Amino acid sequence: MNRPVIILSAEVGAALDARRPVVALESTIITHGMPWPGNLEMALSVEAIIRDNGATPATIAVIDGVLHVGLDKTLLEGLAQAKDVLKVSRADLAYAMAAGRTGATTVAATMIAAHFAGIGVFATGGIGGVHRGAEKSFDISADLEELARTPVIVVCAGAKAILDVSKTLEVLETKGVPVVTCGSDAFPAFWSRDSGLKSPLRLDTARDIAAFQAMRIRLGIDGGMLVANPVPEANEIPRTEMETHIEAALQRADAQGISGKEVTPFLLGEILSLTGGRSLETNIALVRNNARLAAEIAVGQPD
Ligand code: PSU
Ligand code: MN
Repeated sequence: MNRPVIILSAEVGAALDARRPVVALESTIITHGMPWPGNLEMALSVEAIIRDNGATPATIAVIDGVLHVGLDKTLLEGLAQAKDVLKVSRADLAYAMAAGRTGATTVAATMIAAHFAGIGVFATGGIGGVHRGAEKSFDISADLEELARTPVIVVCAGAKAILDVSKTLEVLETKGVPVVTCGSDAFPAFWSRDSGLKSPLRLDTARDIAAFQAMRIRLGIDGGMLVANPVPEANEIPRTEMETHIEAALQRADAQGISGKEVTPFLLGEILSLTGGRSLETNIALVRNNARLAAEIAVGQPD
């Protein structure tokens, strides 16, 4: 096997060499989280926002067995339309690479790749977490374990209410993962600004968030940090409205016996059709908002 293991795009390679700020982006959101062509539009606009805010975007995916950190427009477009893309997390990242497959990275796998490449900040939409009914299904995303072990700051819009948000926060606390909401006392719930739960920690600026992570590193405290950035008010869908759709989506997942890694993509797809596409607009708005904050954090990181 003489494929390279990792390819940095020219733009990302140059930024890392010059120690300029870089923000990692995941690809499962592109292949399994949003439909074509909105997914490509989202991916390109998010990259543009990161550049506009003084950092270099690095979208991460496995393409034909090679771990790419930074995708050019052709690769991004190909991935956004590709069929049969694996969803790869910690368990299957190396599997996809060894088998020469194409795989989109989840939050967990993107953190591994970002850290491997020397990138400390990552923007996404929502993280995986503890699913509702996890006491029976044991369905807890590998994203939580990754946050506990890999020193990358993950900027998200909170956890979707398709999850059990309260149990998700409990597991993060147990694993010693700081959860910081930017500019609010309430922990956000993705489409909604308030999950009804208090955020464990609050900071109000990107600089303060960067300083917090720098202090953890100085103390030798392992692992990542979860930064929650509430969706802008203008794009919010209230929690009560989302709850009806979530219940319907969960019932369908149950009736169809959906399990394992299919659960999250299935629920996201159901909610998209139940909201008549409105959830997608909110989803795109919040990822853009997270990209901006992540770029500011990367720019504010001390050397
Ligand atoms: N939650 C979202 N949107 C997403 C995902 C989660 O609101 O696109 C994706 C992310 O890539 C996340 C993955 O890492 O789903 C979690 O999947 P699982 O629950 O199977 O670990
Ligand atoms: Mn799962």
